[in-house]
Amino acid sequence: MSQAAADATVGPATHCPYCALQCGMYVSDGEITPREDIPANAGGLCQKGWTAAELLTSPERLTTPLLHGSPVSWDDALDHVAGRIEAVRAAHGPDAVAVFGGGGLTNEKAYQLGKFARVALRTSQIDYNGRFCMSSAAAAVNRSFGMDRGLPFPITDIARADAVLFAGGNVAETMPPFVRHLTAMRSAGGRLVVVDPRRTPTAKMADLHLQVTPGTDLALALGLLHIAIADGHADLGYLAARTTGFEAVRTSVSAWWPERVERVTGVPVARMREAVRILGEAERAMVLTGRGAEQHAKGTDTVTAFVNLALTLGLPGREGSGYGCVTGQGNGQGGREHGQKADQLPGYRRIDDPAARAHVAAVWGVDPAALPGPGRSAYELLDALGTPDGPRALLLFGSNPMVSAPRAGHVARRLAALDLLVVSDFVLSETAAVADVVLPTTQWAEEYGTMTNLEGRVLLRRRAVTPPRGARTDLEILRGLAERLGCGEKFPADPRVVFDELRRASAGGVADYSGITYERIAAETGVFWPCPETAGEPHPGTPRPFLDRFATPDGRARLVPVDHRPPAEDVDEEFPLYLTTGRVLAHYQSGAQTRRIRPLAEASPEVFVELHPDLAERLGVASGDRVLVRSRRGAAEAVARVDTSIRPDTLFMPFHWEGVNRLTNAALDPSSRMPEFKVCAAALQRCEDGERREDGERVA
Ligand SMILES: Nc1nc2c(c(=O)[nH]1)N[C@H]1C(S)=C(S)[C@@H](COP(=O)(O)OP(=O)(O)OC[C@H]3O[C@@H](n4cnc5c(=O)[nH]c(N)nc54)[C@H](O)[C@@H]3O)O[C@H]1N2
Ligand SMILES: Nc1nc2c(c(=O)[nH]1)N[C@H]1C(S)=C(S)[C@@H](COP(=O)(O)OP(=O)(O)OC[C@H]3O[C@@H](n4cnc5c(=O)[nH]c(N)nc54)[C@H](O)[C@@H]3O)O[C@H]1N2
Ligand code: SF4
Ligand SMILES: [Mo]
Repeated sequence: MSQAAADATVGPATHCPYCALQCGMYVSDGEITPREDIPANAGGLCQKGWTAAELLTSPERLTTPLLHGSPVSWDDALDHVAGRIEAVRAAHGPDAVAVFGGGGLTNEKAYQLGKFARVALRTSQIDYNGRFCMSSAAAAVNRSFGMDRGLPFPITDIARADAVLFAGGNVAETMPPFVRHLTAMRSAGGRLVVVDPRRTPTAKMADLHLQVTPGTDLALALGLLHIAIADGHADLGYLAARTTGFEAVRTSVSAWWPERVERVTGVPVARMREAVRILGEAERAMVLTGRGAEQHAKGTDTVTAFVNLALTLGLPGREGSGYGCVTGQGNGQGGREHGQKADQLPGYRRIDDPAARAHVAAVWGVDPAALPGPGRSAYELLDALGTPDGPRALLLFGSNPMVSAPRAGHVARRLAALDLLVVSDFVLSETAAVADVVLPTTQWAEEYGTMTNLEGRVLLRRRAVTPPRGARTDLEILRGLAERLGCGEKFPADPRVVFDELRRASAGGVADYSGITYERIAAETGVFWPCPETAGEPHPGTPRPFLDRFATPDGRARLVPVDHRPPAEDVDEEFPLYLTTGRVLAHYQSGAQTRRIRPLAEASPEVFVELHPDLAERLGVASGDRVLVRSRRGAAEAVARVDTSIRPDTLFMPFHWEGVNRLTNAALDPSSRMPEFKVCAAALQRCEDGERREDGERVA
């Protein structure tokens, strides 16, 4: 290997294992220090990043394959899995074997997993946890802009804006170094508007907080647009030159007059007017959404309504302005581009498009007719497991659905009904604990590969430490299985070889990576896609894809009329409270990683439910009390945390511990198939069997 090639794959300069900010960090001698050269974090890290190395050497680390809970050799484990796959397939056909991936996997892994499903298993049944994440925003911007790049601008553009409206994101806890971009914007005189049912740390930094009722952002966005048009903020020149559909949208919001919107959302008219004034008077403005606005059975339409607002104000495709979805998982952006989604092939191609199938089949060396069609979406896949028509075997890479899937009690029963559950993980997650076979894999700093951050910037994770004996990379695992299924030669385990194939497979697609190389990423601290390969001068990459035209056939953005409707499950006498869910600073996702890191477990030791003092008084509950939260689907215990920052009609629970998702509603968005994580009806009562202690620990 040449020195440049080695530098691109091995060395201390890498990226955080967790969220989509993909903060640059050095890992050296077990110590983590932030990198200054990566603009997203520029020297900052959050507590999770600082402590990430602890799991590399944790005693909870898996290094031996497990078969029904007992250690076995790699050969025995892989032989068993391949044998069971063959048997299930022989008895029930290829769709009886399913694959579930994750938005934390590198681009190389996500690509190889999609190819493994379609080529080695010949199954249509593959989807991933990104469905639970930003899929509603993806569906909305695909419809409006013809392309789904979370932020279609560098994150540093935020500092140059005069106003930002952020609906349903709490970056002060979910991406702390993101805050520096908002702070820089505000220090330069910019204003921040935050939409959240809770006065979060992010809402506290805002100039204006719109404390919506959960599940009503769509009405709010329609109301803001109504006011914006009435107050003369519509940018008619921009609308005429760069968009289609404004007239229909103008008509569709005419009935959403401010007082009606106040009744639905609980946001006072004066505050809505103030928000519109802040946005409308700004020279450069941005509308951003997070999971709070997106994780609803109407998430796609909600994001569409915010996009309509941004388009009416003339923001998208103008430097320093725009609409953006703040993507969540480490490779949440890249994970949705390379084919682990049920309806997708690499390069963000559609699996039902004949030209896309022909292109990708040629790269894979298979007959296009042999590629399966679209499969089930994530929740529908989990819901079908072990049913007469559903998959009987599941291979799972990079997700912990026992904790993170909606209606998790039901999902647990579906997983138990499988003939074969195989989990690749580096810790015994709640899902690995119920698997037939657990395959111990390497962690972020022990392997290399590319990640695409929330800006669409392709970054390089380098191998900074030597993996422990016994662990194999996911690519090695896939190769081992493919060899046993008779197609090992199609599944190289070297990430660089896989990336070169990914480049060819993506060439000409929406997410074109063909001009990106490891060396370029290393030299330029990331390259923005699309970046096609060129014969002459290298393509510079595309930090702001919509400056000249949108990615629609006519180059114009589409305004799409949408209408509000209530949550799939509204409150009633039996379940009188809205339950919403989300995150805390110290834990990541299902908590499989962060609950095993001592300083993080100590900072946030257990699940809590946040409720308003007025509600607490009515229910006879005090901070620290052990309470039971119930919904139509199940019950979960938690410690009460009484706080004025939440609406009196709403409960908030973080989902980092098992149990919370036994409550949530699996109602799905009709186009994105996103579950309604952010609102369901619930009831709360004190646990009579638990005595309260000052620190909230249970005594009984
Ligand atoms: N600490 C930490 N950071 C993370 C993660 C983590 O697990 N922990 N996960 C990463 C991932 S994958 C993701 S997707 C991102 C998510 O990042 P965020 O979107 O910032 O996270 P959430 O806490 O899920 O939701 C944000 C806010 O939505 C609010 N909310 C709830 N219901 C509604 C509603 O109906 N309307 C509105 N407007 N707001 C509502 C909640 O009160 C919450 O404050 O974070 C990433 N970063
Ligand atoms: N109630 C509620 N539920 C939610 C949400 C919510 O806001 N509310 N948010 C949803 C969202 S946005 C998301 S993204 C999901 C996330 O939820 P999950 O899909 O469960 O994600 P993680 O907890 O990150 O699970 C990743 C698992 O894979 C392992 N892992 C990490 N990296 C790798 C790797 O490279 N290879 C392999 N083989 N394994 C790896 C980890 O150890 C962990 O066990 O949760 C969703 N669930
Ligand atoms: S903000 Fe995200 S990427 Fe940055 S250190 Fe924290 S978890 Fe890691
Ligand atoms: Mo996410």
